[in-house]
Amino acid sequence: MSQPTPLPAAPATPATREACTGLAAQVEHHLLHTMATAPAAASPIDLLGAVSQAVRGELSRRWVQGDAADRAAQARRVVYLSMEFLIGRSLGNALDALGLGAAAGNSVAGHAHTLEEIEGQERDAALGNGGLGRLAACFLDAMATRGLPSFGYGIRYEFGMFAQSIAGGRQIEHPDPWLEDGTPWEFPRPDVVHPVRFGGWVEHPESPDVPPIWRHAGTVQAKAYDMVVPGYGTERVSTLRLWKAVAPAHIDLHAFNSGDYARAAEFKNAFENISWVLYPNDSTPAGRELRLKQEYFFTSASIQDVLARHLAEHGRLTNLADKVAIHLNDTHPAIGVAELLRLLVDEHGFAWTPAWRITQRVFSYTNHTLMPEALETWPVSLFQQVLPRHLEIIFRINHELMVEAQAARPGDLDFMRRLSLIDESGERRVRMAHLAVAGSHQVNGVSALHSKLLVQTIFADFALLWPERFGNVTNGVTPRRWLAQANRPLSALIDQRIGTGWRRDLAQLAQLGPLADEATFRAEFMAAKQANKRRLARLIANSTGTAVDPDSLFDVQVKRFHEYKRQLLNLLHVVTRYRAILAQPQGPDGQGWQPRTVIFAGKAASGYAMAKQIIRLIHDVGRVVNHDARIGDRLKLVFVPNYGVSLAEVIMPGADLSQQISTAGTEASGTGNMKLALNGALTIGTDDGANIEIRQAVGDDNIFIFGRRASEVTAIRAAGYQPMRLYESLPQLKAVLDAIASGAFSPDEPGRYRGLVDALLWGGDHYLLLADYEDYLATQLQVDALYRDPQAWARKAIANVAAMGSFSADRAIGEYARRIWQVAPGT
Ligand code: 26W
Repeated sequence: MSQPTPLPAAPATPATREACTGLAAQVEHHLLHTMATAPAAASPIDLLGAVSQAVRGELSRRWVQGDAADRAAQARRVVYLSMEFLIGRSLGNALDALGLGAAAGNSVAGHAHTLEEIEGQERDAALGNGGLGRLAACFLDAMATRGLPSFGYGIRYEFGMFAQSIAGGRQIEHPDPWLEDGTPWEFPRPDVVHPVRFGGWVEHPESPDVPPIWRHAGTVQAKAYDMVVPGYGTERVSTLRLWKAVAPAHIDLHAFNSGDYARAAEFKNAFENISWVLYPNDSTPAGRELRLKQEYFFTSASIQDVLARHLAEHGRLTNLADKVAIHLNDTHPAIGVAELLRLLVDEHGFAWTPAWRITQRVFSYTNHTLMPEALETWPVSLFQQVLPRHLEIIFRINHELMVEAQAARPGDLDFMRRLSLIDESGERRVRMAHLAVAGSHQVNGVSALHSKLLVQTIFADFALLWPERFGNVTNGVTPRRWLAQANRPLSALIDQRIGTGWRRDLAQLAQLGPLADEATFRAEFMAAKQANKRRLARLIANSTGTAVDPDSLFDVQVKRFHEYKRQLLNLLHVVTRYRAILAQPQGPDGQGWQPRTVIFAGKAASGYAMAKQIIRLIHDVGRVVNHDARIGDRLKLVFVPNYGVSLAEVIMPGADLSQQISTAGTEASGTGNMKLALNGALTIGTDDGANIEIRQAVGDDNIFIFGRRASEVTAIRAAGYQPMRLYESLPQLKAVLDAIASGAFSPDEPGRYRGLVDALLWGGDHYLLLADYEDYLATQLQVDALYRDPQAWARKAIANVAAMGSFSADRAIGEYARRIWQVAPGT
């Protein structure tokens, strides 16, 4: 990872005293004129609306100003295409960026409310599944803060990530109608509309000079809705443009004239369902026609928008690659490669070769997962039906790729087969990752290990062909949301000691390092942690009904539920500990047991049966452990429902221990690991993803790394891993698995978890839980021992915060800007 470059000092913003006093007046104005409420009787919802409107006004001004400046400068722009943006709430972030937090606090205090209460009324914009979507949101924040002329493009889903509740220990999914009551954060742009076409066939005119004609079967309109992304300490903003699918106007007209409203509504729905709902799946591709349509819909609209803006500014497309960098956030928008080619060749008169050269110069691509089952492929037959012209283009790209492969390794048919954009091993399928690699000038993974594994595994053949194309940009998170806003107690302490500049230059946190030696600082640091733990304990009590002790060690694993993330390994430790407390109440070494609260949160994809079983087992174990009087306060196990951005903002600051325990080689990077360490949690983790770089940054003494490394995992599997042997040789493990399998935690249905245990013992334990179990337990005992020495713990927690400078999204975006997009940040 290259060194972070400090950002230029924050320029003065118009958040002057004048603007601050102005805010209160504006809030009163909006209560009366926008919310239509008597200010004296304003409810928290009214206040949320009025404060948001006041902020919206200032954001509009900044947007207009920045847009005009970029047009005048004919700036080179970054376009970030992402199927997901997991934004969360906007008000607190905007107030901080505008420097209006204090003014807003005063203003709502005048109505006998606190700002925290008002901000808490806002719904999360949950237009994403997990890591990839949240990364996109952090990156937009960083692009705005670094002043990059930039656009995020995505889908304005009517329904975001499902809400999760728990009934009888089981996950229940509920729709998320986040737009139901409107949102103050979007700016509809009724004049920005692009047609997106589907289906039909392709005609090939006789003359080679006339491009093919796509006789499409249907058109849907993409309507733009903008969200303004404020930069911190700068007047620059970024734009998030989200597309809504709308049936073409003639459909409405037809319904009106024919009077057959039901049929017309059906027809209309067939178009508009494209932007209805986020696919809540981040483990296996849905493989559905609607998903492919969503991908093409937003990608096509976005690229048309880019071309329209470019033409308005430059009058020609030949210099497109000099002025635009388009980034593919995973393969979901990879169809953009074929779409840009189609637009250039079929609609703008380009010959193939120059069009292809432009395309490759414009696109870059980030891969976010190595898991083979998560890689997107589409049946050729479906492509033929939905995007016939694009399929032809893909075949042509593939033809040229095959020629290049032949030249590189004459006669090596396996090489060609492996590289091909078309998987011919069964039903022919289009490999979207291969399309993304072929169409991009740069491809990156999201941590050093992940990027290395990419070129050794799924992209090994491409790396032979084009070694210079592959690189790494380790992920980062925005310090504004994840420290400044989420953790006010710690932020205030840091401000007091090193000033406020870390918000824009996270490397400044290194100045906290020496303060670990200062007893007062340690005490203040741990007092901040304690305040955050009390807040988290209140949230746990309210959402689960379980009282937890804020003096216990808060042990946290929060993330999507996946077998590779090994929440089940965590749970095996909990059950082991439960049994050990009963067997040896005086503690493993006679010094008693360090009280612990184990906290889980996360959603399982609706069709992922095993992940759902694990959620249920957590609840079943929790019911037993939490009600066992013999255990008392020494162990509590809770599952906080409905994990999302806003919940994370309360959980991260309250954690002592961060569990990052994926099988080595499976977690591409992780970003929760960064957020937790930034908030002073110590990591217990495997040698995986960005854990490795966190370890390098904080030092081996300030992190608990355990388990098999990625190379060992491969070797163990290759040698024929036998989990049964471990079961037979480790009595504790055997007892724990037997207890679970025989219904000790599910007496009403003793066989409930038989299948889950069988998958470990007989199903091959693909993620090597059993292989890492012993080391994990031993490491957990080291955690206990350290926690019993509060001064030593505090030193290490402080060392973690101090070392997190390079895990800022600003550093990551700086690297993308320089190495991949070739745009100068801050210009
Ligand atoms: C089509 C099904 C599907 C949908 C989404 C497959 C895979 C995905 C995402 C790529 C999954 C994802 O969110 N990956 C996570 O990306 C984060 C940001 O880079 C990383 O920190 C996580 O390690 C990675 O799992």
